[in-house]
Parts: sequence; structure tokens; C-alpha cells
Amino acid sequence: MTAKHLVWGACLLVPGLLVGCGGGDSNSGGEDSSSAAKPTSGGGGAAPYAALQTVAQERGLTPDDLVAAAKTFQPSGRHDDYLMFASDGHGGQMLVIGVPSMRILRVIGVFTPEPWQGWGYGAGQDVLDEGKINGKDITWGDTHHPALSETAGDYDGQFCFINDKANARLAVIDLRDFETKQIVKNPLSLSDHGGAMVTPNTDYIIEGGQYGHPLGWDYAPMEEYVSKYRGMVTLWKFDRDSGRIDQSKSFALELPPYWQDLFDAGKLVSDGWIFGNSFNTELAADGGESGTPPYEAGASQRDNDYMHVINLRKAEALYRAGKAEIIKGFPVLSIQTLVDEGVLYFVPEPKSPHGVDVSPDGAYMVVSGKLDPHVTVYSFDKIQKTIAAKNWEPDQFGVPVLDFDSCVEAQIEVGLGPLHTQFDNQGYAYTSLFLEPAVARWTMGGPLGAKNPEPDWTLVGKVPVQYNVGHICAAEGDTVSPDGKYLVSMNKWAIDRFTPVGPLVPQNFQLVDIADTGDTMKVIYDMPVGMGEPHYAQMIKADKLKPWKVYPEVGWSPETQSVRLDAAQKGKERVERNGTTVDVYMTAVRSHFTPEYVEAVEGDHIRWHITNIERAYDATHGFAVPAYNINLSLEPGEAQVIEFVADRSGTYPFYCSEFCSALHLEMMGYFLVKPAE
Ligand code: CUK
Ligand code: CUA
Repeated sequence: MTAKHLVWGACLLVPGLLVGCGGGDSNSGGEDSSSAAKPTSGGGGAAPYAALQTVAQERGLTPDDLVAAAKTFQPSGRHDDYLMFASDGHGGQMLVIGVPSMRILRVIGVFTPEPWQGWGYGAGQDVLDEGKINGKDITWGDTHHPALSETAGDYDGQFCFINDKANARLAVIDLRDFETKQIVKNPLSLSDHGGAMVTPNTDYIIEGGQYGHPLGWDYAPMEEYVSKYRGMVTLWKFDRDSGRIDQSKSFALELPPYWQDLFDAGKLVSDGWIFGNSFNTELAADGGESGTPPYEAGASQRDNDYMHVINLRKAEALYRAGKAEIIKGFPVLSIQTLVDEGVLYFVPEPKSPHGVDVSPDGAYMVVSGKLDPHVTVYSFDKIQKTIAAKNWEPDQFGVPVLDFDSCVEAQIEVGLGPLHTQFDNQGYAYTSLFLEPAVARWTMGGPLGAKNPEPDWTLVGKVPVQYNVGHICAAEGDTVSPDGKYLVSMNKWAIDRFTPVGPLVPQNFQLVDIADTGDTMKVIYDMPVGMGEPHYAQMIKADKLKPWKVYPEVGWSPETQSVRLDAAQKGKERVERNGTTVDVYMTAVRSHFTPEYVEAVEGDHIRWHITNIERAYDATHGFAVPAYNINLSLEPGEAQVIEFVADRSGTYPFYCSEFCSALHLEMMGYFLVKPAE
């Protein structure tokens, strides 16, 4: 036996290691999974271990690899413990990923048409149309930050929101059916980044701007940057009952044009406040065109930028008291009002910061400086005392800049290029290090620190990641009660991790096991993401979600979450002509459409009402019409009405695009369009 064999023998003959990995202690994600057979533990004596040893040797797997595989493998039918809602960047969609298996479960069309669910190909058009800008269709988005709805600072599994950085839009997704219900276009801004984040009871969805421009984006020359360009943060009021943002109760705050970056809501002790960071206090304005440094240098000259500290409760009261001015039809509290009324404060933050993350107890705000090896931890209590003592100097817009030393609790040297911070249930914080690249783990002194062996602000360990990590996402890691256990490192570069597929390389989501304390974190899975470039994600315990299996009633409209009065009904299928308008009432059930052929005349205005009358889980039908750019996914009970002009005569075979039954191929019909006379 070689040394390697001896190692193997030692590992594989410890029964606990392998028996444990098949074990049934993991939550299996709701009622469906209980039908899945729970693996029996071990059994069979030494033979399975010998087989495992053979496979491991043939494939060159180390004992660590085997443990990682055992921690992430889901036997067929076993459900994941967590769901991760991830942006897919300029894919404009949302990804739903099971953890720990890292399997993609859903791709939700949000700002971008998505043909599988018919999003923009017959369904969802009204929602996509809400996202028009200057009357133009905008059919992509740059999704950055998903935000699950919260109750008392904890994910409640009801809704998810996400922003479009490219166009300053926000979307609402209903987690009963995982479909996008609303897109709001910010009337003030064309660029957002500090969204979506929610306040602890989802009263407001926060959308902070990014690149300054005149509010409402009217033209102003670069020379007027300081006088006319502005930043903003918008507070969108969310109405849980309707599942929609109520634009009539939403308002914005005018901010200096400092390129606001990310926002986070206070919680518990800091509830009622919001915090943001910014990265261009230099007001670099012309990108080097007139001999000044280009933005990357121009916006990085000063040692400090400003964390924004905003008293949301006060801002809300001012808005309700009618203190907002109206810009582009939208209420905006001016900088002057915010200063006069003590709503807005700044605190210096080290060089070119990225992100601000509020600790689970709400007592601390963590900011990373991209060009500074520290994370800076601010104390909410100290900030309040500094405000009370008026220990500040105004900036050039008159906003009080609080004394740095009076607000800081700790600075921890974590490594190169710190970006984003998440939290666990053991009193640790985790910060992504873009430049190293690694994820650092450090102890949160303060109340959570009581659980630590070392209640201190100390770096305790790092795990290298591959490569260039941006955000990290720990299980419920930005709530009032993080779960620990898993952390996903969302890496921008993959380089050598996957089989080459051309010059455009997938991003790499690495699952990190953070269950053990100390310097023991391990990467246990690499997941390529070959869509857009995800930024943030949030991970929720799967059993908090209560999605529908079928729509509650036949004739259901996902757009309104109610029965459509004009839905096609079983037994009442027909084609009705009224002048040149033709209403088709069609039902779909395994394995036929009724009616199976439909005749129209060139130029007719067609309203095609189609209902899937199935009540069986997973009995989805599609509806695809060639040459008319139509494809629907009709889940059980779903009704859609699509309108189009039959502008070309011809013979169009339509069909069901979901393989729904043995006779799925027969589930078709003809749409006949007679030439106009
Ligand atoms: S951002 Cu992309 S890595 Cu938009 Cu939150 Cu930091
Ligand atoms: Cu219905 Cu295929």
C-alpha cells in the first residue's frame, strides 16, 4: 500500500464520516420531500466503502473532496434546505438556486423577456410595459440586489424585490407563484444601485441612485455638475395586501451628487434609520475631458467619502406634512429641508467604500474601503451621541459631516479589496476580499460577541476563493437572526475552474461551509453561472416559503392574482366575431386545445383567451404560435388573453410547447388566416 492508500484507509474506515453524510438530519424542505426515501445509514458493511474508495482513487478525489461531495449531494427526490435568490446581472432576471446542492430551480423573467415562461411573448406584457422609459421598450435590465420581504427584520417568504441599475427601475416578485408582478420606473433617475433593500417590516423598499445627474434627467452641461447634478434615494411604499408598490405614497430625498452606492436599513436599535455609502465626494465631473483625471482616479483622490445616515422616520413625517417639492410629478425632500430638519448626516468613511451592512442587532454599520485593507465598524449609539453633541463640520452642501473618531467602534484589517459583509449565528462577520481573493471571517465584538470565545474585533480566518469575489451571501446573513451554516462566494472570474467554453466565461458561485468555528472554512462546491453577472443574493430557509402548486382557481390571472372575468371556460369554448375583432375562447387540457382550429381574416384584431383547465400539479401546457412571436406557459388553472393583429395571411400550426403527456405532439391546432379581399 502507498501512503495515499493508507490515508484513504484511515478516512474510509471511520464509519461515522460516511454514515453521517447520508444521514437524515437535514431538513428536506416541506411536505413533498417526505415521500422521498430517506437513505438508510450505511449498512452493507465494508463493501460500499471499498466501492467509494475505488471511485475516489480512479477520479483522484481526496478525502476532503469526498466530504464536500457528501455535504452537497442531494439524493434524487431530496429537497434543498435553503433557496438562494440571486440576481443575474445584465441578464435582467432572477435566479432561484437550491442550497446546498447549488441546483438552479427557476429563472424568473423580470426586466428581460423570458420565453420559457412566456414572459414578454404573450404573458407579462403589461408588467414589462410599466418599465418603459420615454415611451420606449427597455427589454433588459442590470439586476443587482434582490431583497426578500421581511417581518420584524426576518425574511417572511412572501415577496422578493430587485433593482435594475442600468435604468433605475424596481420590480416586485410574488413568491406564491414566483412571477414578476410590477415594475416601477423611478421618475427622477436613470441610474440606481442602492436597491432593492427593505425596511424591517417591508414598509418601504429603498432605491438609492448611483451616477449623479439632474433629477428627472433633463440636459445639463458638465460644468453645471455641482449646481444641477444630484444624487437621490427613493423610498417606495409597499402595500402588502395588494402585493404592489404604492407610488402615491412614495417619496424621495435629494442628495448631493456623490454617487451613492449601497443602502441598508437599520433594524432593532437602529430601526427607523437608513444608511448608505458613496464614492465620489471629489465630485469628479468630466472624466478627464478637460485635463482632469479620469473618473477612476478623479473619484479616488480624497482619503474619505461619506456614509449617509438618514432618519427615515423624520423624513416620512416631513413628506406626510407636505414638506416635499414636486419634481417630475414625484415628491422630493430637498437637501436644504433634510439639513434644516436634522434628517441627513454624513460620516467620513475610508477611501472608495463599497457597501454598508448593518449588523443583526442593528448596533453597527460595517463599511469596506475598496482601496483600504480595513473594514470600518460604526456604532449607531456613538453616531447618535455625535449628532446630539453637534460634533460636526458642514460639507459644501451644508450637510453635517460627523466627527469620524466619535462614530467609529473598530477598524479591522481584513485584507485586500474588502467589499461586502454578511453575518452568521456564532458572532462572526464575513467580508469578501476582491483582490486577494478570499472571504475573511472576523469576530463581532458587541452583543453577538458574547457567544464567541474571543469577544473582540479580530480577524480569525480566511478561505481563498476562485476568483475576484464581489458579494457574499450567508444563510439569512443580513437579517436579525442569521443561520450560519452556508455562505456563497459570488465570484466574478472563474478562469481555470471550468471546461473552457470560449472567451466569455461563467461566473463562479462557490459554496463555503461555515458551520465550524475558527479558521476552518472550506469551499465545498463550485457552481458555474452562465447567464449574466450576478451581484447580490439572499438565502432563505426553504420551509419559510409556501408557494402554490396550482393556481387557486381555474381561470386565474397571475397578473392580478385573481380570476379573470374574460377567461376562457370549459364547455364555453368558441370563436366570436364582432366586426374585425375576433375573440377566441380556448381551453387546454391533456392533450388537446378546444377549439383545434381557428379561422380569421387578414387584418383582424385577435383576442385569444386561453385557459389551462388542469388541476394536477405540474400539468403545464404551452401555447406557441409560429411567425407571431407568441409562446405561453400556462400553469394549471392559469388564464391568459393575448392580443395581436393577424397581419399576414397563411396557415399557422400552433402547438403546446411543454411535453405534457404521451400525446403531447398531437396537442396542436391550426390558425388559418384568409387573405383579405
Ligand atoms: S455591487 Cu456588484 S459586487 Cu452592485 Cu452590490 Cu458589490
Ligand atoms: Cu400540452 Cu404538451
